[in-house]
Amino acid sequence: PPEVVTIGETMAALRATGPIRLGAPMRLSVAGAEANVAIGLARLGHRVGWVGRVGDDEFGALVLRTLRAERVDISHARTDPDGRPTGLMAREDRIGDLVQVSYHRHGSAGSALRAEDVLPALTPGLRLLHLTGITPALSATAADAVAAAARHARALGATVCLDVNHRARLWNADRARSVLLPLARSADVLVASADELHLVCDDPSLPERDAVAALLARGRREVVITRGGDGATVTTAAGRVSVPARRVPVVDVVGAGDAFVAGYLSGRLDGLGVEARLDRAVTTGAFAVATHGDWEGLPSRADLALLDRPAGTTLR
Ligand code: KDG
Repeated sequence: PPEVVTIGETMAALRATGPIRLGAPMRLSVAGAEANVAIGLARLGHRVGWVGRVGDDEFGALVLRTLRAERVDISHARTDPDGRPTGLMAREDRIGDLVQVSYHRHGSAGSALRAEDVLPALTPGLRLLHLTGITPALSATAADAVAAAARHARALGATVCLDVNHRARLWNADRARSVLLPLARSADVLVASADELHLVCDDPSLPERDAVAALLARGRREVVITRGGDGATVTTAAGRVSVPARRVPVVDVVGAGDAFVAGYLSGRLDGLGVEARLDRAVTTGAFAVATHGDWEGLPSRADLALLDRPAGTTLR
């Protein structure tokens, strides 16, 4: 069975190279923060499972085929029994690197996720459960499923990681806070950008350092603050470690956070110290931003060393 399980909605993803309303050409792939992390971990050689629902349709078949091809365990993925469709996400590249996303996931198969779908996937031997703040935004049953999974994983002795991943198009900050605050209490590893901290901190007005200290005082073991192109900071009981991002030509920043998390969790599973985990995390994040797609460019273990080669290297 997998050593890591992640739960969420994986959608069909349409990427348009211009305005959709003008009929811009589109490329079809799949996307979903948790699936991106699962693929990132699988490419690094970890045994990882994804749990969620897809529709009984061609997009659902694409999602499952993609995950299977990436060696993500889908034995607990479900096809929605009530005819709900696979969710869809469309992104348009507008001016420069500005990206606009629209969701077509209301009433989707993924949003009908329930606790009964996920609990059987969490079995003894599980080391890590990875959750994001996107799944509980999808529906009340999905929020219950995530909360139940966190409790169950803890009871099994697994580490629970929560990436806040606030999606303002899915819910407003007040609703997000009312669900994410209790969920964050059951996470050992909390990942957030600095501007998401107020969603998971009892006192939303605290400045970053105090908010992180309060989260650690209340039982979080690691708080990871991501800063995009400025790198990341991890705070544990032992102190605070920051790393800069790796400098690469930026072609697509969507999925970079998930790639970062995959690298960080991979290092954690390998028993690396905080600095080495962060080093792997900024490396996987750099692969994501330097390549098109949410997950397509993520590295294998052998690829990790490629970024240390001098610029312009041709490997032959
Ligand atoms: O983190 C990248 C995600 O934003 C993308 O894959 C889609 O999960 C997604 C979402 O809900 O935005």
